[in-house]
Amino acid sequence: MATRIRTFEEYRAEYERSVKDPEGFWAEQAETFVWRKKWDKVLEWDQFEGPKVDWFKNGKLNISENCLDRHLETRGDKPAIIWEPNEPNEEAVTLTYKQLHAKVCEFANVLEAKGVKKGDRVCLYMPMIPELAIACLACARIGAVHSVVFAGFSSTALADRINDAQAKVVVTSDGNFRGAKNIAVKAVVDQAVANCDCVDTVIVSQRTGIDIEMVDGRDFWWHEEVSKVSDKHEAVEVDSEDMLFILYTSGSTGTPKGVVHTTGGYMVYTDYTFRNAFQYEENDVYWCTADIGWITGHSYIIYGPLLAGATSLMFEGVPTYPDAGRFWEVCEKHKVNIFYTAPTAIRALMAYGTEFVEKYDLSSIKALGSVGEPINEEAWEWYHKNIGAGKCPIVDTYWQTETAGFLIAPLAGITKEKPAHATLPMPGIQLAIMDNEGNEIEGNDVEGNLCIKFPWPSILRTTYGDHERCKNTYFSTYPNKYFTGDGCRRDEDGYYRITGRVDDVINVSGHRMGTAEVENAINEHPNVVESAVVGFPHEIKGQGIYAYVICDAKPENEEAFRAEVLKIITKEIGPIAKPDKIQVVSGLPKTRSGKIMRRILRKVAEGDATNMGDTSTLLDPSIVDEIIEGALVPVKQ
Ligand code: 7RM
Repeated sequence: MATRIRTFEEYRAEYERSVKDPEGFWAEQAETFVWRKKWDKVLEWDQFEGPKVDWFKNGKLNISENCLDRHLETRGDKPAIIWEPNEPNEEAVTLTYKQLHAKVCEFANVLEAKGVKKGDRVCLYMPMIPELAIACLACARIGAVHSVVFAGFSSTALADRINDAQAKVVVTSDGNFRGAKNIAVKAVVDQAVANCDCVDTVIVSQRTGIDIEMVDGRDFWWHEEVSKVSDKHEAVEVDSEDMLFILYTSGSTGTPKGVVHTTGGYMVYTDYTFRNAFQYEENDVYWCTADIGWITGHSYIIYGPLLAGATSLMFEGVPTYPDAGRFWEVCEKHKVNIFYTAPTAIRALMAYGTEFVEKYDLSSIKALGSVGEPINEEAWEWYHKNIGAGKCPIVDTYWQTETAGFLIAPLAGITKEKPAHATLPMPGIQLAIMDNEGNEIEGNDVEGNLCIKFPWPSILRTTYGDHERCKNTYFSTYPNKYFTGDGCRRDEDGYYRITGRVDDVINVSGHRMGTAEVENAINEHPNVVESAVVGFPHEIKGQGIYAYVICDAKPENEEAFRAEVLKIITKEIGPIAKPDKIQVVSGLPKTRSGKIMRRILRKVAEGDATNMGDTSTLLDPSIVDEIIEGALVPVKQ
């Protein structure tokens, strides 16, 4: 049985051991799983070479077997997934480990019947319904690689991701109930697949019953296909370093990259971090409100909890439907013990006041979690006081799609917290704060760029189809280190506080976006010559999007022009990338070498032009005054 850290002294000791003897430490964690064949070597790496990292080398296993089969004897009748639908009056669905196992086996048989083989990519474009979790686990069971695309992405964005991964099967649903909306999902897939030659099969789960078109020979109903197959399936043996999934994420360039995670290390690390950070106890009900379209849903709705034999609640709806009490109603109804959400949701609900909280009995909650962006102190205090009754620990988990599991997080009830601090590294995570010259900054009360100097089991292995890009993005800024792209402070107590991205990535409501991606979409408008996008502080979303746009001809009707731009962005990326402000400008602040000085644009968007720094190197300094003049926010000068 896996052990768990119980005291702060144990944390210190375990951390130290993980640094001194990483192989011994992780081997011990890995022993608790089912391996068809044990590894020859725990870790093989020379330097961070782009990287070339093998964990549990030559080990053979199946992660779905470890999530499901391994628990059948001891936890067969325990709820694995509790699914809470969008509408409060629709009945919740509970799938025990036995039931989930059977459904995963069935769908694994369906995929195999459709010709899906080990290593093939399967794209999942689905709402938050149990079938999404089932489809992920079924892919894993046959050794196929899942690529989940968040169902809020547009058909263009979906097609790009399908083509990049060369997926042969897409799994989707007819529609999506989200809040008061019934969103067409299959129609988006139809549009996307029209531009994807690689796709030969589309499997459709029936959810909302809206009318959809079914293409003969290509499209199949989930319920019909599963009725034709057995619910027994022998999991396919894969190598520890075989690909488990691809997940697309944004970076500083225009095209999102497919982050690749493999099997053995991912399994060991998500299980370990889940159990320790949340201090999960056998009968706890755990609820992570993220969407499975993001890494948080992969690692901490599906894999981490199921590997730990936990009960994981999955929610279809939104925090404010039918009203702002929905989260708390669900907590009361299912007696949730561990509740994990994002700062943006907390801030949004804060704005509705405490009356929606007070209606519900939240006494089952014993630990809270936060993820996705820095949590501001005000939100932290509100969460702590009103949801945690002033006594529940808040586990502020700092990590990334690329890291697949927590890097920095307090252990619930063990690590003394500090509001708005992710606190201390997880065992196995060797942090380094670097200055801009490439030197590691030692000691406390320091600030710089956050790196990791030793591989951990769930580090990304590559970016799909482009290993060079992986190397350049993460391993070349600081040789032999993984660079997170985040700024970080280590305070006088040695606690870590993430200060935000230091690259051209913005974080809107916990959704990661590249400014270049939004710019590319804006530039699709026929009247746009050039654009520059920056993030600015936003009370609820954390960051909002501010776009500066140069037009060919000054639009006659600026409102109409903005609406057109928003429409294009919705088509190219999806509604989450819509700017809050679009300012038409005659030029952008550029250096003589043609580089846009985003710092200036950020200052204006923040509404503070008092400390612009040196603008003398600009090609045309007068443009700054024009931009301030026309700013869509009041600007302090
Ligand atoms: C899990 C996830 C990653 C980026 C990351 C940070 C920011 C995430 C926190 C945080 C401060 C946190 N993956 N971030 N969690 N910043 N405190 N607890 O969000 O790939 O989508 O985003 O999100 O900037 O680099 S992600």
